[in-house]
Amino acid sequence: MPEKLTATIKAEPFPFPLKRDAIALVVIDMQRDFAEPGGFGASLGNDVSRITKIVPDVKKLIEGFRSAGLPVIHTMECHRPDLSDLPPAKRNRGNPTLKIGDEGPMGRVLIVGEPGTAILPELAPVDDEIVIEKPGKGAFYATPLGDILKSKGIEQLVFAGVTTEVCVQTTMREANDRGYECLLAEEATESYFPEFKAAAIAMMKAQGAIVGWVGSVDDIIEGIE
Ligand code: C5J
Repeated sequence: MPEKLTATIKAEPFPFPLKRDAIALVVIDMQRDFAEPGGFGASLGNDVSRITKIVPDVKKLIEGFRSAGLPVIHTMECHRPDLSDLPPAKRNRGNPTLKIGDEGPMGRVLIVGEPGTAILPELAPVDDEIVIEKPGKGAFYATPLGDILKSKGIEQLVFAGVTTEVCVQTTMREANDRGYECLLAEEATESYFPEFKAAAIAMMKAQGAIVGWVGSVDDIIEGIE
């Protein structure tokens, strides 16, 4: 097997060993339903302004990958209109004012094709960028993500998006267990709860990067350029 290691990216708990030809960005669930008033996140009682604040950093990271000619993959948490991929245990959880599938101000909550389910326009996929529609919190569960990464020869994943301790952390753990080296972009991820973001980051990079590395947007962009 040819050795793909080309450089390192400044990161914690130690430099990330970059394989420049085998890395992709995964942007998790930067959807209107999690970021805008009237959406699912807000209906659960969350302060969604925390999510919109990271949009410029996420955009910067996406543009860094695009100009480096590296793959950008987007995910969307969403369900089929007939709710056949939505377990009752998920639909009934949390006592939101709007349940998944209900009609809300931005269409049916977290249903494929509805306006609120869309990725924020500033971060919208371009050209042939891959969009993974996922019914779970992790992006590997019940999706073609694993096969797509294999077909592209991807071995390393940089993560951005929301929320740090739910869909981002779940996907990073799924990826880590599948053998991917994972690097989280710190300013390009957010939680509705600052203490949960801090705790998630601390547990990912603990014990010698047991789940993965954490780095800054600027250092990641500098590394891949
Ligand atoms: C949640 C997500 N928090 N994308 N989804 O329900 O983290």
